Amino acid sequence: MASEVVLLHLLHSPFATRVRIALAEKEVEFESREEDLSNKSPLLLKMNPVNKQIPVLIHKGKPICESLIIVEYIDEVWNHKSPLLPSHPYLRAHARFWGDYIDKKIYPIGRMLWASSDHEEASKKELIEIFKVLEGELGDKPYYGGDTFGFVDVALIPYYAFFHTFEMLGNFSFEAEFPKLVSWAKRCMQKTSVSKSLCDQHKVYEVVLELKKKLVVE
Ligand code: GS8
Repeated sequence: MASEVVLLHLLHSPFATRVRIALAEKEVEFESREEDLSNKSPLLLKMNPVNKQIPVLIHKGKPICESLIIVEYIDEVWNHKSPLLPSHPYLRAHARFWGDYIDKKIYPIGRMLWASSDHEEASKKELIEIFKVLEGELGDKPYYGGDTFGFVDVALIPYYAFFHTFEMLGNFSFEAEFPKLVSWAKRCMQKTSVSKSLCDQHKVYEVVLELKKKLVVE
């Protein structure tokens, strides 16, 4: 492993997308190693023996795991430009709170939409409630932290690639229900760091449909 920065990841993973965005914000070059999760590489198992999940950032041979922890690490190590977390302790705590909220809510509920048909209506309702809360927190600010793109934006924007999937499975429209959130997402997409890191939303839908088929068969 000759490169100083290596990323074990997957293109459509929202967790991995966070890390690609943070690296792009800091203009850090990295060696990309895409994993096949049905046949995890010995390197992934060695670098993340506890969770055995992507993303893993390997910096100078040492692994850092868990996407938001990786984003904080990147922000601290490459602190010469584009700060992601605010400098005030209260605002840092506030940003971490929202990062944690996004982690605890979106993926687990979104996953219920495609993993189980039993609670489809309840999952859909809950997902809409979560996005309502997130739109409320954004308010009229351009970005979650205020005037500049930051930590909470990095945590949430990868899910923009899932909006189409959520709409198809949940039978609602983001544009109609959450216009501020859609404008925010489009604003974020104007940044190259974001647009080049996000997976195509139709590709995400294809992957989710495949997963749904498999889960129904099993
Ligand atoms: C979640 C990573 C994750 O779920 C983070 O990094 O923030 N809390 C972690 N990774 C998935 C792929 S994304 O769907 C993964 O690696 N799954 C493989 C497995 O669990 O075996």
